[in-house]
Amino acid sequence: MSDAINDLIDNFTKGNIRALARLISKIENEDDEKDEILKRLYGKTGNAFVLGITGSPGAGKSSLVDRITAFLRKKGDTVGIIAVDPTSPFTGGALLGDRIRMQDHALDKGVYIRSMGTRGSLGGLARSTKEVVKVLDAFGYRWVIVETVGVGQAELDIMNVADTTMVVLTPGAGDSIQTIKAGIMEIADVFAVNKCDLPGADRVVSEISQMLDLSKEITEWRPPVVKVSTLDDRGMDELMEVLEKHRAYLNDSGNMEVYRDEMARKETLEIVDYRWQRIVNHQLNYQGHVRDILDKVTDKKTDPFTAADEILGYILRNSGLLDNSGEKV
Ligand SMILES: Nc1nc2c(ncn2[C@@H]2O[C@H](COP(=O)(O)OP(=O)(O)OP(=O)(O)O)[C@@H](O)[C@H]2O)c(=O)[nH]1
Ligand SMILES: [Mg+2]
Repeated sequence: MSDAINDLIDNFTKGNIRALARLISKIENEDDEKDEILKRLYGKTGNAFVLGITGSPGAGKSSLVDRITAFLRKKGDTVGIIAVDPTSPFTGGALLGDRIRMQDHALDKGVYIRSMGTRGSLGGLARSTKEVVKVLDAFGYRWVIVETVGVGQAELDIMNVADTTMVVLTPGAGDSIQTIKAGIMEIADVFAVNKCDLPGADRVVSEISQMLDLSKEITEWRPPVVKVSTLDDRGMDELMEVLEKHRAYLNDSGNMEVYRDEMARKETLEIVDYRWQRIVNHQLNYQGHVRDILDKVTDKKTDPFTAADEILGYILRNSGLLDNSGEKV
């Protein structure tokens, strides 16, 4: 590891916010030393409670993050916030809108806000979001809140990092639960019906309850539905109570441990997957042989399955995992 990274990690460990910001940038930019950084930080992770917030565009997610943060700060808890916008190539500081909405916390040292957009694939964004959650966790934030628009599968995958997932609905037109993206209802641990200052909130609450009654999956935790308004903090005390209850449920039932073990296994396999892809891409870029095999497919000299066998065999032989006869060494 380079001296520069060593210094950064030292400063990070001392609680230096600029070191935190620079390490996050290195993760986002897929720096060569990214894996080394994450290795060094891993031992410090596992203490933060991760809250995921998702819902339609404009449902009031950022406003809720702001209010929840205010409530947590009153208790003295520190909060790291990641606002994920899969539609934006913009990364770095906070998005302008979020900056305005979360202005109250801008000077608060106990709060750190970071926006992430996508410059590559959505899958890449999901991965780097998980990694940044780890960094904020390692820095020592008690809570890490991840906000993302729930419009597609990749965005829902981002919510996999959360211990508690909150889905935000509103009484607004077109936001009735039938029109909500399939999959989003299933991932909710808590429903917040925001903008309850507007008419129609009760109808949304009863639609969600009906859906929960019909839900085939019977678990010990029935997602509570809380009406809130970020305009006057109506329902906020109840929402905070429900979040604490879900955390207590996860701990007491042992589900937290089961869930985090599952995450750790999944994460490891994802790294294997990702590294494997890098190996194949490297072969594609620098080694003629893999390209030659691909040419055989396009020339119709072989089929893609046989070609894939050949490519795998070639890479494994090159790595020394197989000898030339294809036997394991
Ligand atoms: N009436 C009413 N408006 C609200 C409430 N909460 C938020 N809003 C308004 O709804 C709009 C969207 O709020 P945001 O917090 O930016 O919503 P968001 O879900 O983060 O939006 P995106 O990140 O763009 O998807 C803003 O104009 C808010 O002022 C509420 O409780 N009642
Ligand atoms: Mg927002």
